Amino acid sequence: MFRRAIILLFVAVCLILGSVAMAEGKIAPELEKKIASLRDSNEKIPVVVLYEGMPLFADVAKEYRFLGAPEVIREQTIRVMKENAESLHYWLQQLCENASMAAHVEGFTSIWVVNAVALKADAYAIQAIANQPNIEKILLDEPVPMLLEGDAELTWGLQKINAPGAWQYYDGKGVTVAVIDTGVNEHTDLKVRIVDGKNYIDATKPPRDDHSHGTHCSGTVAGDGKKGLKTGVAPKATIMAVKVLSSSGSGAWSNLWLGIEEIIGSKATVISMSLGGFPDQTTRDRLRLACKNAIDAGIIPVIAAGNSGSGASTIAAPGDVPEVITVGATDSNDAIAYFSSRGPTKAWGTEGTFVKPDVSAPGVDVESCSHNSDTYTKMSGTSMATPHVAGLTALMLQAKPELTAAQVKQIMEQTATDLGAAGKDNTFGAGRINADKAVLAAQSFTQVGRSDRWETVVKELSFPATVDSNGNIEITQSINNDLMPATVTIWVQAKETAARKGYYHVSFTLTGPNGTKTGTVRVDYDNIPTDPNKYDAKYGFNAGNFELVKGDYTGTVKSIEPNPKVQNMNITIGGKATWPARTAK
Ligand SMILES: [Ca+2]
Repeated sequence: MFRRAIILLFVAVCLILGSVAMAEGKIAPELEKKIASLRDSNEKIPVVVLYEGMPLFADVAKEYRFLGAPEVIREQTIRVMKENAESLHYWLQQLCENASMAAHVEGFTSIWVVNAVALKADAYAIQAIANQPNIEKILLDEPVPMLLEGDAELTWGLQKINAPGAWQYYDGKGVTVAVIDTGVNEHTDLKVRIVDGKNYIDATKPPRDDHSHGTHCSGTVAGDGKKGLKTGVAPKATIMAVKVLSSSGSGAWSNLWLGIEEIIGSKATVISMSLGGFPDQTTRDRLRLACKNAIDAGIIPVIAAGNSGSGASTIAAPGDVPEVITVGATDSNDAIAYFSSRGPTKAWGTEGTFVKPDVSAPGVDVESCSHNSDTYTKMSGTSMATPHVAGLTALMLQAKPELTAAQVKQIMEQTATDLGAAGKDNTFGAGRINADKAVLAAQSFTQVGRSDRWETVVKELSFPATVDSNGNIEITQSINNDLMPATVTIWVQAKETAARKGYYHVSFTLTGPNGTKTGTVRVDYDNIPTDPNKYDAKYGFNAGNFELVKGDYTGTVKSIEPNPKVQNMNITIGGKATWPARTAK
């Protein structure tokens, strides 16, 4: 017994020594400060645990392009990214569920979109988590403020951007805009067009608005004026309500990430995000990852620049993400709002800084839907400018559904009214948006669309083979399919001209992770098909379609009858395998 105790003690000392080294620098300074300031060391603090590695949606989606329809690829990609994250986060989950940790941790949410876990933990548990492998950083899960500013005046915004001009052609019908905010209330101008996302403040309740900000922003996206005042840029668009901000107007980064995740799996194609803050670089990187993953999943994030102007470099995150559409606020005279955050962004590593905002929109004294009655109220902020741009994005997507985030941004910038210094600048961006011009430009936009990014995958083949003195051929070859599973078309050709005589009538077997396939092929050089689907001068004969999954295969090819025209030769069988392209919609 005594001996066992000593061993245990020793082991424990080792673990502590080991853990100090491992945990070094993993706890963010703000979190260290917060821990040090606690009066009760058992108090649990909301934290996000960032894992090493920032998986990109686009990389995973590429593996599944054979699935064809974009929505099927998206579904599969979400599933795979979720599973990967959950298995990576599994050991931490086990640790948190351990009985000895019960008093120290609370909740466990794996967030695939940024490869992170959100939970509440006390000082002891935070230290224990920092000792886990593959963890990059543990951050304080700080509140994200909304970007609302003061109040007072009239509904001049829709006129200014000439929304009525755009309505001659488009009204946003069929497009869903997710509003990540304080929730959305059922104002008569919105009511039948609200779909409920989740409420991350109180999961037991629908995402209704207990503040006013979310309903006001939604009214600017899609209010149809039933109660007397037209407020929405896209008056027939659907609003997806995602509540991540509380009645006091703040929320946690982890909730924002979970909201983005939820939207990626939904019908929404636009995000209107009137919130932001000034987190550390690690969080900035993850915010960018979340935005990029959303964009690659076909979603266009429109984000407020922030209300920290008029100083330079005051763009809030995630409005400072280069790939998103960032919105500054103008008044009814097309002057910049004093509060509108100015560019450039803080540096993004070696990429340097970026000019922001991208465009401006009405954001001073904007009238829109009240949250607690069927009336209208005025608010100011880049928060109010953002839903004008999100609404315009909905109109543009109705005109041309395949537009990417980069293309929508390009069109908006090209059709904006340039203000301030000539060209795109760090105050107005490219200028104040023009809805009528933007939808017409979107409609006639003919550049390569999203669906054209998927090309047929071709792998060239080359196998050594021997033709014996009787004209029989035999090959055994290991093949690895390191690409995605698919129906793969294989073409074969004798590389040597001297071996292109007579016919090779062979049987084949292909054994791999999905069983054994057998068949016969006749490669007949005396009767070369003229049909290009059957014979290609470079790659030879179409040998048929093969169902391949990922993994190792062994293939054998054997003569059924000898080829008397080719004997006693070492040859090379070449050709190609083609994976199907994604069908363009
Ligand atoms: Ca300008």
